[in-house]
Order: sequence, then C-alpha cells, then structure tokens
Amino acid sequence: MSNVDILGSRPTVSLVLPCFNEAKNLPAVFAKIPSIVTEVIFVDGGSHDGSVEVARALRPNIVVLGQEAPGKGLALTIGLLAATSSIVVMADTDCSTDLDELESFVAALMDGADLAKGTRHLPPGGSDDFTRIRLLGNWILVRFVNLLFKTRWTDLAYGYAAFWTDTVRAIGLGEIRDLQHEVNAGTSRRPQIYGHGFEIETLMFCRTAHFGYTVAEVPSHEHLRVHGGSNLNALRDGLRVLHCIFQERFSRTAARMRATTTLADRMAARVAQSSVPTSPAEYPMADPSSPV
Ligand SMILES: Nc1nc2c(ncn2[C@@H]2O[C@H](COP(=O)(O)OP(=O)(O)O)[C@@H](O)[C@H]2O)c(=O)[nH]1
Ligand SMILES: [Mg+2]
Repeated sequence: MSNVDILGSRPTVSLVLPCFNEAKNLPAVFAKIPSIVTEVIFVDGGSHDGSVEVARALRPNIVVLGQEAPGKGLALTIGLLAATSSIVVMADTDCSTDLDELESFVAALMDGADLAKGTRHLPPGGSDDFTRIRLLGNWILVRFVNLLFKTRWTDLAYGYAAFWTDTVRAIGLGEIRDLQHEVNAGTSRRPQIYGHGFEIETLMFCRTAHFGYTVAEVPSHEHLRVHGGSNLNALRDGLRVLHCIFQERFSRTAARMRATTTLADRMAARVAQSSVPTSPAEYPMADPSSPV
C-alpha cells in the first residue's frame, strides 16, 4: 500500500524554517514558498536584526516559535514537532535551499518514502557553497554512514528534507528537544547539547534509516547564501557529526529506542494520524534582550 492509498492524493504540508539573523534574506525565501505549503513554522534563535518582524510582515499567519538555548538542531526539533500537517519539510532561510524544489520532495514521499533527503551529489543537484574542507568532510562522513547503517547515500549534512510528520514523532526527537531544559540558557552561541547543533540532520537521517523506514534521496542544488555569513565551523561541527554517527549506531539509548516500537506500530500510527501536536505556546519567543 502506498502513502497515496493511506493518506489520499492531497497531503497538507508544513514548512519549518530555522532562522538566526537572516532578515535581509527572508523576502527572497518567502517569495518562493509554494502554494502547496499550508503552514509555515518559523523558529528564531534569538535574532537581533529584526528577522521575526520581517517574517511576520511577509506572512502574517506564520507560526513563530523561539528557543531557550542556541543551535540549529534545537530549532529544527522544536519546529518539526510543532507541525500539524501530514508532511513536514525543513529548509534554510539564507537563500541556499531553493523552495522551487519543494514539490519534488513531497512527490518522493507520495511515491513511498518515509523521508526524502536532499542530495547535492546526484544530477541535476549540486552546490555553490562547498569549500574543499566541507566537500572532503562530507565525503568521508557519508562513507562512514553507508558502512555503519548499510545505506547507499550520496550526501549527509544537508538541511533540505521532507518527512511524514508521524516519522518525525517516532524517532525520539521530543527527547532531544527537551534536553534544552537542562541547559543554562544564554551563555554562548555554541550549542552544548547532543542533537542541538549542526549534527541534527545526521541524527535524524541515520535514526530514520536505522528504525527501518524508507529513505529516498532527492537531487537538490544548494545556492550560496545571499547575505551574512555561515554559523557553521567545518572542523568543530564535522567532529560533532562524526560523534553523532557513532552515537546513533552504537549507543544503548539508540538501541532502546529502536526496540520500543516496531515499524508496523509506527505505520499504524500513520494511518490513525491521531497524534496531538506540540502546542506552539510551549516554546514562546525568547527574550530578545538575552544574549543567546
Ligand atoms: N533558529 C536557529 N536557526 C539557526 C541557528 N543557527 C543557524 N540557523 C539557521 O540555520 C540555517 C543554516 O545555517 P548556516 O549558518 O547557513 O549554516 P550552513 O548552511 O551550514 O553554512 C540558516 O537558515 C540559519 O539562519 C540557531 O541557533 N537557531
Ligand atoms: Mg547556509
């Protein structure tokens, strides 16, 4: 039975946009949000350039959430778990991920995948943003993953992807998100907690594959960010990704989580579609004066 049989031919789509100081990039990003998107969830990491006000002006019915501690990973877990549609797509707000491609991610889910992850290494995909170190690091990390998880992926740490919302809820992202309550917020821009940094894509993709779900790769072209600079440090964040790969493959927590439900249980949950989404009110906007 395909996902079209289960959920009909017109799924609802939420788009999650993590943002830290991207006010100048937002008009171009929002202009490309396709009409298939029914809900936009904007997770702000304490921007001090007016990003939230710009986002609200561009799309008045946007859902704006905040985060108590820094990190793209924390932002994505908050946003993905708040999605109320049957499909949720995540993309960046620096103009690097092209929202014109969004429907091809949705199509891959309708064709039977549980996760559609973007790849810059299958034609007509590509990247204008690969430095030598990023290219080499990504190449090595993909090979580690393919070896340990028996996958045949061509890309790893790329933040454009689409999930069935129940898949997001089944892979334990709530636990990752809630670790934020242990942190003393506001001390540095560097996320301290597992899953809260740029390793989040690796965590989600490896976990989805390890849990037995079907993962498809969708060719995607990564553009250069238009304004501002990257928040990623290739060496520091590359090491976090490497640690994450081993953690997801060998840790007892990962094994326990996999044992908790079977794939059949999780597919039944998709049919029931009865999960109650996290209330956005739980993640109010951070105090703009706090030095997140
Ligand atoms: N909410 C939130 N978004 C973030 C944070 N760090 C980065 N982002 C966003 O995540 C996306 C990717 O970050 P970027 O710095 O471009 O990393 P790169 O694409 O790997 O160079 C961008 O849209 C950023 O605005 C954060 O701590 N919180
Ligand atoms: Mg970027």
